[in-house]
Amino acid sequence: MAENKSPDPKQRQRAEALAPDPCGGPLTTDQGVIVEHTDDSLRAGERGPTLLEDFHFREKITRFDHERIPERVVHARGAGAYGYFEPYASCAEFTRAAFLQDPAVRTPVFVRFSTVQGPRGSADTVRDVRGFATKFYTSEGNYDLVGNNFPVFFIQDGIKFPDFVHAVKMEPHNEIPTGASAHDTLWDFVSLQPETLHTIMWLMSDRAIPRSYRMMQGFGVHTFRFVDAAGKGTFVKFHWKPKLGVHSLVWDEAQEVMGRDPDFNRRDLWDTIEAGQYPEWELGVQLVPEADEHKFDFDLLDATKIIPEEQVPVRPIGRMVLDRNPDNFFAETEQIAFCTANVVPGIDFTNDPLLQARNFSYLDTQLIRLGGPNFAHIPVNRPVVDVRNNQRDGYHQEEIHRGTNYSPNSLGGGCPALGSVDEGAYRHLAERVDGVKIRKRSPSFDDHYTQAALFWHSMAGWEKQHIVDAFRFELGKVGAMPVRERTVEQLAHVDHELATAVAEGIGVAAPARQETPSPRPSPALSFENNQGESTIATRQIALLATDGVDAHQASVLRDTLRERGAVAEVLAPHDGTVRAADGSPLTVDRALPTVAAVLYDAVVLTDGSEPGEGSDGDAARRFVRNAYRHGKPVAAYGSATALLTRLLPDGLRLSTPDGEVTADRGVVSGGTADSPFTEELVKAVAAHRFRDRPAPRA
Ligand code: HDD
Repeated sequence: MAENKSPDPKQRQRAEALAPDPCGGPLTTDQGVIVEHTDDSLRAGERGPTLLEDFHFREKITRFDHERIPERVVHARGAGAYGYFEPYASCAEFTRAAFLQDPAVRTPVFVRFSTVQGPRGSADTVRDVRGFATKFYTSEGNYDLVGNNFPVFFIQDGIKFPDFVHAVKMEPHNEIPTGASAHDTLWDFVSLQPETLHTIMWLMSDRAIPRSYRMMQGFGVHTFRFVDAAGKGTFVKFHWKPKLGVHSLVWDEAQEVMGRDPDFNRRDLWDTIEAGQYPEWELGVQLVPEADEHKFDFDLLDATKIIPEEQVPVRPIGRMVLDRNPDNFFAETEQIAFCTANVVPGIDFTNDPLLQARNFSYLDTQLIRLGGPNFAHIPVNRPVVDVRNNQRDGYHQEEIHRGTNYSPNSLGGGCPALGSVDEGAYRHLAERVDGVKIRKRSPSFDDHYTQAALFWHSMAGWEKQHIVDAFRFELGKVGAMPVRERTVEQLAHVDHELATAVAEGIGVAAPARQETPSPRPSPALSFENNQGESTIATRQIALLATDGVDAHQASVLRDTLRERGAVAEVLAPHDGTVRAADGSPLTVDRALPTVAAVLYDAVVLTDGSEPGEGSDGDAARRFVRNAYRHGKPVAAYGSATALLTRLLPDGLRLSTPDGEVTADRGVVSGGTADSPFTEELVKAVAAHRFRDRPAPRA
């Protein structure tokens, strides 16, 4: 098997765990006994009762009955992939972590992306935080960076986590809503717990509806520590930056996608990896010397705060590529077990009370979720280095230990012996800690408004509008008026304009003007400054065609876009082929009724195509209007330009004498699908969205 020879140690190890080739022999029971018949149970006579001695029947049903395990209490729905990480240069100056030393060494990884609120079967494009958890299979053991696509969290102390999660999850009496935060209990909690506000601003922004997992930033959230070979610590915040930039859906679109393709983000990750278009992120770090711990106007230990990038720049240290889908969702993506306490020498914790709680919670939750303490034996969780210790037994023990099982021992030759730091042993940073036992937060955690305001003031106009719309949507679904009112009062401490705009939409009196913070904006927070590389690779482009299409031009355009890495598909009222005016056939990739504009990034009306008056024509016209409404590039060439002109707002009339190309706010039209037209289309698709368009016609 190819994986056996892979240079990737995780893939080599994984190959050994693959089940035997199903075509390598006949069907067997779990005991290896060959089965000759699996469609009828053993019974007393053709019409008689099933016999208890039918061990094959009993085993088959029993195994089926036990197929499910508890889903994750949060982050239940996810998708994952394997890949590798490689540093750009040695980070020895800050950390002794082996996987951050040598650019020639690739460390295997598995990454799982997830939503938080919904159960395993919920839709992908809900308004929610996304998990971004990475397991590095390093030469010094597993390191887990269990982050999110927001750099901040809702609460400051892990002891509030059960309260927060109970509030955001489906309500206990009726288990509604699935995959949504727009309900009374969450907003009740938010309105009473102002430390949530900064993260709530992120949740109401388009960051909470990513276009793709491949287009999300990731953050370690907490301040961690790097520790160098001499034992010196440096505070560090981790950032993943996607090569494709940060891009999102719009809320109206996200809601439609939930119905059209609930697996939208999962499918996108899977399909692009299968197509060899491997997603890539850069790992960056913000480093703060220990001596500067108190130089900020917030506490580095407070997970509701960012360090603005303008204050401490993000320094790129390496890149991660995901290049292999798992073979089995359950075995790998479902059974992977992350834990913030899985660290390697050179990476250490801080006293962030949220992090401290997490270090307890993850191991604990795996015990119930994966049925006992031996879950590290599951192939996806196994480190690529040997594990030697005196931990023994328990459910699902997969290893046959030999020798003694205690330390110190003489009968086992004193093995396993202890390692030294020089040999790579983990040693905790010798941080001095003094204090009285006390249930109290430091006053340095008290300011809940400045960074919420920082986020707000860093947004472009359209981003602010989307935030206001999101608040209005969410609070508009809250039944309890006092909860709406209290939330608006909280927002009034962030920004008066924001609070007033929200109040107006939800039938609440405008709040009294409060003194609000006016921090210097952080441009790095805006989508506008996170566009990534200009490419159309992996973008989904729909070419709408009907009988009468100029097949030659359409297929040249499709092929050109594909050569540039886009997923260009011909959509027509039916599958099979459409017939060109000259009788030649054009292959249809998908029938229009099976798809929708929300599943594509751009749409092109092809020359010669003429969507009729009936339902097929309606579907095509709706397709174009929706793409336009959601800010996507829309294009037409040749005779189709007239149709596009009819569908667009008056302010965007197109005139395209042969040869000329017009392109305005993502609307591209030309006389033919020649290269100037294609180049304008490519530019528009690479720009993703056009937010400042005139409203479409009704
Ligand atoms: Fe958590 C899962 C991220 C706070 C307790 N968390 C989980 C996952 C991610 C995060 C990405 C899914 C991992 C996977 O794909 O298997 N969690 C975060 C971040 C947090 C955070 C970025 C704040 C900075 N979490 C947090 C707190 C607690 C937990 C404060 C408890 C005190 N999280 C859990 C958990 C989960 C989990 C209950 C559920 C399933 C699992 O761990 O394996 O232990």
